[in-house]
Amino acid sequence: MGKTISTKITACEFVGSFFAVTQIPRDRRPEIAVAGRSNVGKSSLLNRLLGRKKMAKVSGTPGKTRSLNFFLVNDRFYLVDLPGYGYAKVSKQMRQNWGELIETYLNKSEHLIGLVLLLDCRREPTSTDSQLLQWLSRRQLPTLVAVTKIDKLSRDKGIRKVQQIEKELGVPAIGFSAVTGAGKNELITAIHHLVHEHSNNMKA
Ligand SMILES: Nc1nc2c(ncn2[C@@H]2O[C@H](COP(=O)(O)OP(=O)(O)OP(=O)(O)O)[C@@H](O)[C@H]2O)c(=O)[nH]1
Ligand SMILES: [Mg+2]
Repeated sequence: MGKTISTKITACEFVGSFFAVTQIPRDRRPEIAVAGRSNVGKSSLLNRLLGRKKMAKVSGTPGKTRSLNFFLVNDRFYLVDLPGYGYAKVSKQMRQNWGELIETYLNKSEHLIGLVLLLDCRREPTSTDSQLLQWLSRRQLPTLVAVTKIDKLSRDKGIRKVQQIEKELGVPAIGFSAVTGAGKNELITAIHHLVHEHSNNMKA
C-alpha cells in the first residue's frame, strides 16, 4: 500500500545562519531554497509557510537577509532563506559578497533538490530572475514560482498575472500573500511533492 504524502508542516526549527557554504548542515537532508530579488517577500513567505511570525527576519528595508538561513521542516527537509539579489543601495562589496554566497550555494550544495523563485506581482521579472531560471532549467532543478504580495491586486488581476507568468516563463506559478495566506496550502503541497519525488528517485 502506498504511503500517503504528508502535506502539513507539523514541526519546524531554525537551524542557523551561515555566511559560507562550507558551514551549512551536512546531514544529507534535501534542501529547497527560496530565492528572489531583495524585498520580494522571501522571509515573509517562509514565516507564513512555517506558521511563525518571526522565524525569518523581515524588514521594509531591502537587504535584511544576508546569510543562508536554514529551517528544518518535519525533521525531513530544509527550507533555505537566501539573501535577495539586485538591491542597489548596499555597497558594491556587499552586493558582490551576497552574490557570491548565493552563487556558490546554488552551484555547490549537493542536497539542493528544488527552488522556489519569488516574483513580485506588481513588477516585471528582472534579468537576474531570468538568468536564475535559465540556470535552473540547465541544471534540471525543479522550480516553483510564487507570485508574491498578491493581496495588492484584485482577485481577477491576480489570477491573470499568475497565468501570464506561467505562460511567459514556462514554469508552474502560485499566487501568494504573506498577509492573507493565499496560496499557502498550494505551495506547501507542491514543496512536499518535490521532497517526496526526490526520496522516491533516491530509492529507485
Ligand atoms: N502586502 C504585502 N506585503 C508583503 C508581503 N510579503 C512581504 N511583504 C512586505 O515586503 C517587505 C519585504 O519583505 P521580506 O519578507 O523582508 O522580503 P525579503 O525578500 O526577505 O527581503 P530581503 O531579505 O531584503 O531580500 C516587508 O515590508 C514585508 O512586510 C505580502 O504578501 N503582502
Ligand atoms: Mg529576507
